[in-house]
Amino acid sequence: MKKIVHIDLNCFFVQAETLKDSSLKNKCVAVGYDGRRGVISTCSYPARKFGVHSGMPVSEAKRICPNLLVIPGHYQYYENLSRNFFSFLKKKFPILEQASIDECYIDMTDSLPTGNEYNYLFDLQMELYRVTNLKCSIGLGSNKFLAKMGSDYKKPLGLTIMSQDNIPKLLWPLDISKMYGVGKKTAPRLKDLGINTIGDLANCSDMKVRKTLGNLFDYLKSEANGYGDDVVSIEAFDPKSISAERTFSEDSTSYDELKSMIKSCSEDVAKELDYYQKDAISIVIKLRSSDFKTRSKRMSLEKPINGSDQVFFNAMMIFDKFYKGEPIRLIGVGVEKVVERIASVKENKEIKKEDTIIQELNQDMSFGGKIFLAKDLKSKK
Ligand code: TTP
Ligand code: MG
Ligand code: MG
Repeated sequence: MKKIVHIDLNCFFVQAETLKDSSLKNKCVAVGYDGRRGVISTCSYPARKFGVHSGMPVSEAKRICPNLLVIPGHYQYYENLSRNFFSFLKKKFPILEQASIDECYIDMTDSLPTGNEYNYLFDLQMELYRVTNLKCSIGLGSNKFLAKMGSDYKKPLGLTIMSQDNIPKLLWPLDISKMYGVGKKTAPRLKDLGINTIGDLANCSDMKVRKTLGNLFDYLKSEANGYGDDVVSIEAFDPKSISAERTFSEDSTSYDELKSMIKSCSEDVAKELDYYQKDAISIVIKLRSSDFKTRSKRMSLEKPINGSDQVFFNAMMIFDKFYKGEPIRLIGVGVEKVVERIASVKENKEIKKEDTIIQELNQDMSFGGKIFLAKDLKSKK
């Protein structure tokens, strides 16, 4: 039997907004367009207690929850958080299928220690929170359906094992509308036929129910009994650009401080390039000044690059030309026109070796990034 894990971020868009503004904590908050015909993308758990939910018109949500704070969404920001979260997970667990912006399935058959699954996943949940600042719920089961139902069982920071033994106790009492795969329109039709819980469906042989569900009947009934698809497909996520940015707690004009942030961003970017086995042929520096004006400058490279030293070196070339000494609030480094890495295995080994030596040398100096490969310097001229 496989060990499939489903991980889903808790009230993701609201959690993301709360990271930026901690005054939203524990309040009735929703993300959505607060205008005519605006709908709720998601809402905090306190708001859910009033009946607010995703897809609800904002006007109705405000009527049933008068204190509701409706804030506009920042999708680029959510995508960045999501990307960080899943690339961290992917490095630990390569058999990962991202199912949406905030959830994934992982095949942990070979990594979850038998008998110690709960503690292992609990530690992972804490580690994810420590590293990414994001809270998630986790479910474990022998297939995707059970894993998904497990992560939905308790929120926030839930951890539920939907083992075969647990099915009658945990899964069957749930309202049929909670069953993944039963839509908003189907649930009331099933209830009209006396199918109120998942357990009712699991034990149903009523011809009327079979007729109502059509082809889905056998499939959903077997899922309700704990059987289902257990294949996690590793999607080929193909980034077109990769970037990293840092915000200063106080605006900075210190060259050394800015340089050190560029170095740290370059390291993040290079790690992702390595992870996806890509090279970059264009590099960009982004600067946001204290008046919130954002400028970026890009440079095409003569040959594809990778590795933190090369990213840092080129980023500094642009920065030195571009920066005029203004106070900086946010700084970012990105690579664009990302292409498949073409270096042969042999070349790759050489690059790694050289990179390691440079890193060691730079670590001995007060501030890194002062030494570069001569061939790289030549190619920039
Ligand atoms: P979900 O994981 O379905 O919901 P959630 O993370 O907000 O809450 P939960 O803790 O119950 O998992 O969706 C992830 C994000 O996708 C959600 O934060 C906002 C967005 N979304 C929409 O924009 N519209 C929708 O109808 C839904 C369901 C989600
Ligand atoms: Mg979620
Ligand atoms: Mg989700």
